[in-house]
Amino acid sequence: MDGTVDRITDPWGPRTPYGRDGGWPVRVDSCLAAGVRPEQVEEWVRTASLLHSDGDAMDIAVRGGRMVGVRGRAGDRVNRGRLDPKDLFAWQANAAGDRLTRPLVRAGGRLVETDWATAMERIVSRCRELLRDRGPGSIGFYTSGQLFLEEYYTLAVLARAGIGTRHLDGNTRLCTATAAEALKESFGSDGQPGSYADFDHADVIALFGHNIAETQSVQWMRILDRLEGADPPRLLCVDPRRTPVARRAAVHLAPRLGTNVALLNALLHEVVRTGRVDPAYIDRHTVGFDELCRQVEPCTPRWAAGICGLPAAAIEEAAELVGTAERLLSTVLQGVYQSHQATAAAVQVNNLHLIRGMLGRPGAGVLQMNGQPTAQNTRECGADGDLPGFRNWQNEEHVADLARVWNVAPEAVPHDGPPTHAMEIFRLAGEGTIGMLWISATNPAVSLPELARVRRILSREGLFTVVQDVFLTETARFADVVLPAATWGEKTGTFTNADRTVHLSEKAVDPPGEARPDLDVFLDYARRMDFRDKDGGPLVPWTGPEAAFEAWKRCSAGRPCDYTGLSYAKLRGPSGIQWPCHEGAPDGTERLYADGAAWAAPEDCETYGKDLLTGEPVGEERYRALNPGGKAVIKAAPYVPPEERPSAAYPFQLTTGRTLYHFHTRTKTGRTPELAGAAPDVWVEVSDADAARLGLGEGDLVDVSTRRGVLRGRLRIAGIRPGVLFVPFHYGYWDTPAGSAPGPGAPGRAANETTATAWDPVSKQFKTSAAALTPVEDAGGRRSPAPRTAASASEAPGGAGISPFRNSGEDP
Ligand SMILES: Nc1nc2c(c(=O)[nH]1)N[C@H]1C(S)=C(S)[C@@H](COP(=O)(O)OP(=O)(O)OC[C@H]3O[C@@H](n4cnc5c(=O)[nH]c(N)nc54)[C@H](O)[C@@H]3O)O[C@H]1N2
Ligand SMILES: Nc1nc2c(c(=O)[nH]1)N[C@H]1C(S)=C(S)[C@@H](COP(=O)(O)OP(=O)(O)OC[C@H]3O[C@@H](n4cnc5c(=O)[nH]c(N)nc54)[C@H](O)[C@@H]3O)O[C@H]1N2
Ligand SMILES: [Mo]
Repeated sequence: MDGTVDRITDPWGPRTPYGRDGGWPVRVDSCLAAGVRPEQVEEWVRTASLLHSDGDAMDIAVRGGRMVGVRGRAGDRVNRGRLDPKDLFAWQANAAGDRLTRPLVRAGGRLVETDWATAMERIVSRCRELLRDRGPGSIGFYTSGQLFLEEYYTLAVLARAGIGTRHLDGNTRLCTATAAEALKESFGSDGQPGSYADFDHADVIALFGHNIAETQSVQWMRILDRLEGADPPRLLCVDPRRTPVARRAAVHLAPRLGTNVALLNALLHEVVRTGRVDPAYIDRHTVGFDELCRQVEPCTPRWAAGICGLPAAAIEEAAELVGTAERLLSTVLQGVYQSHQATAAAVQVNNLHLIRGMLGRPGAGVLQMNGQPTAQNTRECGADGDLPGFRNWQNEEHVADLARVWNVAPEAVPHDGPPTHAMEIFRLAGEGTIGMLWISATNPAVSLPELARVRRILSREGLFTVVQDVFLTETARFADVVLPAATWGEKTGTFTNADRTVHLSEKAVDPPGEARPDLDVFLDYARRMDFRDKDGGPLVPWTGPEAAFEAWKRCSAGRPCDYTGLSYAKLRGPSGIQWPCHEGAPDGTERLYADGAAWAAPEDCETYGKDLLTGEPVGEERYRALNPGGKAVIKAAPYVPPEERPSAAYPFQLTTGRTLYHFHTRTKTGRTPELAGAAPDVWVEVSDADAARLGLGEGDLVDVSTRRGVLRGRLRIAGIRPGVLFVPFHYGYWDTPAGSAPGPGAPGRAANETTATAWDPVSKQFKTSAAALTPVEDAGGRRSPAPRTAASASEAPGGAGISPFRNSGEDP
């Protein structure tokens, strides 16, 4: 690769400082294949990044019908030309030698190549049989946060109105279901209130369980540029690890895992106690403030200090920071979402903004972040646990309206209960209720918790599994039919990032072999199944991406995610555009809720809400009584300790997450030499205090075991709260010598061998377990494969790092 800067050792690249309220300067990052000069590029094809939720706009360089590089787009509002290391290098994986190029079907226990017609007919005949014998509830779909809007919408129509099943959800369930749930609870509907432009204006930025430096690294470049400019923001970082965010924070709180609600309640307590609230805003735009005051009244910093394992003074300092901010921007991600009290915690961040009136103004906003590049589209198109267009399944008028759009009878849209969530879909597949499971663009045999259980389910006799992927993944190996997909750069469609910015991604090169766009696969299936509307016309009449987009626009009309003002032609302009975009807002909408919640009225809202403790639906009647005027809802919640707490046998708290250099199960980044080389294998992060206590050193081989299973990796002594372990979850088995998971009882390397199938009652997400750490005899003396940059940087005793955890309070 070319490059004047080594973006593996310097992932964020050079600074372009700017002052508060200034415009973020342009910096165009690019990477071309070795030997290719810019003037040799024949065509630059428009797209955006598909390796995180930032939506970084870029162009693919094409020469001789092949991808030869990428370049950031200077005019885009999201990145102003910048790209992160994954964006710069991972396009090479499209050309990996082991792409799936032909459909596979199981014959005599083995997967063998076949043609599309044979593979599709196998699926169709199994569907027909199941529909006839067992009804629509025997068919389930598990999709992704990485397909395109057009693909999700098509899948939602065919699964909900074609098959008539409630069992359709995305891996967004493991990802940012909590973002959606928290926004629905507070504002009545999904839809990101804030904008990335708020980074330019905020004086305090609070990051809750969000390692933005590694997971949305282009927005971290933006924060770094502001930190170097005039009137820099002050950062609050809440993370048990000393992430790059923590290193630059004015206040870093490293709480015990799973205690976010206690901490947030203490912050709210302090804000209320010190009178740093906006009474006019509360009065005009919210309900529920009195109840919140009652709830947080006993939650003093001293009280939270004991629970979170933090000094009370540090909590007070954090409260001072968020309480005195003139323009507060908060971001929330997996350290909050993947937790037993995920939604309750995320909602308390919304509450902080509601009671301080910090919404809808430049710099004052909440970003309940997404993780996957197209998670927003899974949600809005109804390919997850909601109806398309953020319609309310409990509202007969919303269902009738959707039925009108699809030209079907309202009864044809299943709404006799909530759409089935992914964890439940897997449970039903395991117990036999679901007889066919169609998995698209996700790799649950590595990414779901408790992998031994997942493998048991996927290999159950009688479960017919379809896997639609780019590679023969760990999951595809369990399939009855494998469908080879075209991916990013090989197909056309749109997707929407975490701040509602819609980008068009166009086909740059042909897919390998017979691989097909996911949209074509779904359309082919709908045709073969002969799904009809109520007048006998085809249920899915469109035949390509642009027509699918036009159909979706009609479905989104008049809803919060209104796309009617967008078109492919408009999206070929200089920048992506934020929804809602319609006649009244032809250039899109920067921020939501400048004038209070707009979609919370009982007639409009996407949900009537759930009980934050039990997940029980609130119901229409109670919602009407609580919020007749459709204001934002301040919803209080008490702290509840995590179920699995450390014990003598499992003394550590284990958490899992990401590194800068890999994306999820590494199907693309693991096939990219620069990225694979930067982080080749799994590691285990431990504090220097724990390592010293156990007599362990950097690079030692260790087993991490929980009640579910064991993983083995090398130790990295890192900046992490004592008592806590961190393991990246990227490492499955496709590139191990055996190529497959270990036998029962043997140690694996996937983090999810050890995690638990427990979930937040509202959003159904997971993260923490209790774990033991034991050394394993080996030749020794090897180094940890953990990167030396970012959160995983070494803090071995005697090293340069200083432990911030000395003042983290005593564990009782
Ligand atoms: N490089 C890279 N970027 C990505 C991805 C990727 O795989 N690689 N994936 C994308 C996706 S899908 C997602 S969802 C996002 C995720 O983005 P992030 O949420 O930023 O990433 P994670 O590493 O999962 O978790 C963030 C932090 O949560 C902390 N944490 C763990 N437990 C707790 C807790 O109890 N409380 C608090 N406050 N913090 C805790 C961890 O120490 C960790 O540093 O990243 C997106 N971007
Ligand atoms: N322990 C632990 N587990 C976690 C997490 C964690 O933090 N800790 N995070 C969770 C989160 S937030 C997420 S988002 C999930 C991610 O988990 P997964 O979604 O399972 O991980 P990916 O590797 O992104 O899987 C995407 C699959 O889609 C394929 N693919 C890529 N492009 C295309 C395409 O265009 N078409 C098709 N058909 N296939 C395509 C890829 O090859 C890959 O196999 O993991 C979750 N699991
Ligand atoms: Mo995610």
